[in-house]
Amino acid sequence: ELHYPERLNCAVSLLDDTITRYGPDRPCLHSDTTTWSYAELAVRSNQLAHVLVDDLGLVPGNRVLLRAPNTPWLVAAWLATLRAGCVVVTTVPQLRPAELRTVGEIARIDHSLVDDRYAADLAAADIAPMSAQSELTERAATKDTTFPACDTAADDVALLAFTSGTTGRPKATMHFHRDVLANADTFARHVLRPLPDDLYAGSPPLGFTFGLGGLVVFPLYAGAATLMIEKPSPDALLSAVVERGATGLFTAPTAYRAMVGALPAGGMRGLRRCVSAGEPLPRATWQAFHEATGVRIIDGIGATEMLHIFVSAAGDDIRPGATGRAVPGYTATVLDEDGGEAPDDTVGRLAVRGPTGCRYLADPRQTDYVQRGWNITGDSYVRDRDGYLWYQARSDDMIISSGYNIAGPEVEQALLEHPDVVEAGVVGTPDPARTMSVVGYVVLRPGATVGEDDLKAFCKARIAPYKCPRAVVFVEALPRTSTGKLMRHELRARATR
Ligand code: 3SK
Repeated sequence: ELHYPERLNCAVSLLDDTITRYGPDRPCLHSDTTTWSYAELAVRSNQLAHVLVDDLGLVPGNRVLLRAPNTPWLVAAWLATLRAGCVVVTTVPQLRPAELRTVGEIARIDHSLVDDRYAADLAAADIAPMSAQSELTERAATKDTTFPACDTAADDVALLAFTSGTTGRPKATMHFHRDVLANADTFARHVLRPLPDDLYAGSPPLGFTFGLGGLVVFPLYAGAATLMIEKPSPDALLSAVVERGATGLFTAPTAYRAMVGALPAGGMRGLRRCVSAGEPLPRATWQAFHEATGVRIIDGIGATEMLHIFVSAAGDDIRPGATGRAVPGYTATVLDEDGGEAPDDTVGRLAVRGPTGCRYLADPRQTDYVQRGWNITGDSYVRDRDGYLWYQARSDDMIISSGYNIAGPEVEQALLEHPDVVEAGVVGTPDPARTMSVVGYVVLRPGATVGEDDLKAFCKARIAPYKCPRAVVFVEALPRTSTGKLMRHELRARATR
């Protein structure tokens, strides 16, 4: 079991304690244009914390929304917010004004810190006073370079991380200061095992806890460095390894697949740790990557509700095709229909418990996710007699595409905002490149002439591009039950035909 002191600020554990352990001058964050040492990151986050408290008047417990692509500044803003005792509200930069407004309504934001390039959508959402990076950086330059961290409790809320629900209404999950360290003391310590000389790179935004852990928390805790990639792509990841010397990658299966096809002649020497999550890793992708690079990808399943990965395996413990076993510190099981433990080798619902767990902010769906102390992730799994867990399917209607969880009803809502759309049903269809592809079935108003491309563009203006339908099919009517409920399984069957 993990024990943390009663008073704990995770920003101090991740930065000040690492500096004490490994020294201030080690490289910490790289981007295309700059490198910050640990000491520089400390100075920048301390100065920014002064701006938050002295100039903006923020007090412990205030909620601060961060909106930026993956940059060193975003990491400094994350640490400054926690150092000041405020709660970080993490968002992915792709969100559009209506989505940001929903985040604002749920999280009740006190202030937003935004990369200037992403300010327009946030201003349009009009959810709280906001400060742009340029102005914050100018103010910060005049501040004291030390900042006494707020004396937070280990179980004060540090983060609100958003996850989209099956109903389309996002949920905010609350995580404590100790939870942030718990992932580093479980998955990172026992499975990833980062070293101080490692350089990590990856694609997930820091607003997705997969990225936050892999690109910030785990490297900082280990005294390692991260290359922040603003515009991630398989090519950018390849160049991170080949040109910048990255030794560890965090990305989704689709990117590993794409990299295999584009490997440079010299291979990927130096690469030693690759983590895949966000969607199931096909065995064929694991094998192709292993053959091409010699690296055994660490598959894992995590959840925003659990903060990070809780089932995984590394090195010789890996069984290709299986997600892995419960990460030390967590217990995982498979439940049958009645909530009892399913026998080995039978399909059931994955359930997990451990040092982190689901705490939705004021949301009745809490009792769906946590039942009898188990966190029920919504995935169907089989456990073999050695405790390895084999993914079967999503238990609900979520569409998993390129590592993102997409709620069909949310996309339907966007389509339905079009004046010519009468009904919409959105499902996922198998797609070798993305795991699933979003398909929208639409009933148009009689006489309407709107086309597929018009509707795609219409959606893109309302919801993040990764959620938008890749295909729109026009139909006379949607299949419904006698009580009028959309029969998604019927649509899914049509989409796969
Ligand atoms: O989707 C996942 O598997 C995941 C992994 C790590 C952290 C968060 C999530 C949702």
